[in-house]
Amino acid sequence: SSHASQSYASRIPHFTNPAARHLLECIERKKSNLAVSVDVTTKAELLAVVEAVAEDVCMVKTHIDIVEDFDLDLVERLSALSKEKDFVIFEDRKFADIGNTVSLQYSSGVHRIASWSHITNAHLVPGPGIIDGLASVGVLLGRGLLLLAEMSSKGNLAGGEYGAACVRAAREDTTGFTCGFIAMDRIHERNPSSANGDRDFLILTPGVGLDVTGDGKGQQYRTPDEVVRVKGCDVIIVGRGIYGSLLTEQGKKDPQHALRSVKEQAERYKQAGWEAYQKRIGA
Ligand code: S5P
Repeated sequence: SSHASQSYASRIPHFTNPAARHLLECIERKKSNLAVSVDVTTKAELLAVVEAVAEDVCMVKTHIDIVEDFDLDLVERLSALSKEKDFVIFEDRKFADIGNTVSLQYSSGVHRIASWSHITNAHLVPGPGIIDGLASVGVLLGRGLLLLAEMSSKGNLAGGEYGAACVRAAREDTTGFTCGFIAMDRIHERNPSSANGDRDFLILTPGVGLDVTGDGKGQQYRTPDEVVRVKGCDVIIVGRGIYGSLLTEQGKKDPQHALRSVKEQAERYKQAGWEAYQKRIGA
């Protein structure tokens, strides 16, 4: 039976993973299934966008390697905001190497991702050893992993049997470290199995926009209603649809004005995502 018809709150007990539980609790407390993807290249801009959207989101997603002036003070401030404003941090690292290498990339280097990011993600291209490598670092810290079972971009190669293999690998991860997928629908429910077939997973979905259908570079957008109500996804990930005003000529000239628009867009997507969820569960 589908977990999609159940409330976020009622699904919390089905998860053993602490980061997944934390996310579901945040969603329920804030009545927000909105994750904002903050793909900006300076520390000041990143923190300004996070502050503008913090109240309206359950999650902030980062690409920490695009920040030109990265330092550990940035992640300390991000972590403080995550506690104060009640959101989960997701570093969208898309690990894609052998287990030993990813365990080092996750724990070490300049970014020390495992030390501050509640949730991260990985491609399954290298095989299930990638999960073991990341789990060897993340489990003790209470972190969670999402597998990229599907992608939003045109012509991506993650279709068909690849997604089914991601679902199998997640079900076979008995540590519970793998707690969900990046996917375009409830992919695990389309791929039933006898072993751990009923286990609930989170579906986080990028490629969400209310105003445009693409970005001219392969991205494809669907609306929150399509993603959450029709397809049953749990969290909408929105980037440029929310912070886009900062990228325009006008936005660069008047960042304060642009940040007000960022906040307005976050409110708009939060509302759209929550309405779609309420319709889905028949509330
Ligand atoms: O399939 C994917 C997976 C991810 S995580 N498609 C995506 O777009 N993403 C990420 O979501 C992408 O890296 C970017 O950070 C965000 C989408 O940003 P937007 O500006 O197009 O909303």
